[in-house]
Amino acid sequence: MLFYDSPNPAPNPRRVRIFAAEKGIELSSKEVSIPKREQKAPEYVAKNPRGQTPILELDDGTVIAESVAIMRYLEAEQPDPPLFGTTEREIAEIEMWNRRVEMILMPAIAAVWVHTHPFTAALPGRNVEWGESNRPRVVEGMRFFDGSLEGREYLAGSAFSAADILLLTTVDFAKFIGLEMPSECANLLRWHERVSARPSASA
Ligand SMILES: N[C@@H](CCC(=O)N[C@@H](CS)C(=O)NCC(=O)O)C(=O)O
Repeated sequence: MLFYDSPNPAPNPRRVRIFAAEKGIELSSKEVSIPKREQKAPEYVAKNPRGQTPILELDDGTVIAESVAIMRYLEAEQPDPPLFGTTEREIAEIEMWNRRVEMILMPAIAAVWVHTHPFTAALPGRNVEWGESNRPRVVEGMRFFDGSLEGREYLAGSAFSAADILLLTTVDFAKFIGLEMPSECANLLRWHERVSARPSASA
């Protein structure tokens, strides 16, 4: 199988790299350069019509897009250590936090990135006003996660999980585009230090 990857700061491929590192899985990978727009090349779009990275191409030619779907494939292939939970409660809680990262924080950060950042200035359909209006939503989102991390080691409880990977890659990408974690978000900052110290975080 072949993993189509893009280097940092792209957050979605990084999710999969961290996930694989946590499981000790070595993925054969091929780099897709976003600055060179290789994700929009016809041969890549034939594999993923969304024209985005990452994808995982299986040996039978099946293409799995969407970072969380790839993570789930790897979890099913190699269940240990479990990163999507094993009990009904863990599975549901990790899913809940994954969805909250993707629905609360990611869209606001993506709006600032796509509509205001100099690196995306050439994209069609930019709306700077809309991008700017999302900055407070990012802060609000980070405060929500800060409050949620009160008294807990990891986002979904006492064990490191896929939810931590989603939040880590999201706040690191936010930082890359100038959206720092607010200094008063002590729980979030402590959590960030903890998960960033894991060897997988360098992926
Ligand atoms: N929901 C998708 C998002 C994929 C995505 O937005 N990928 C970014 C890289 S982090 C990308 O390919 N951006 C270039 C583009 O959209 O043209 C996932 O989780 O994999």
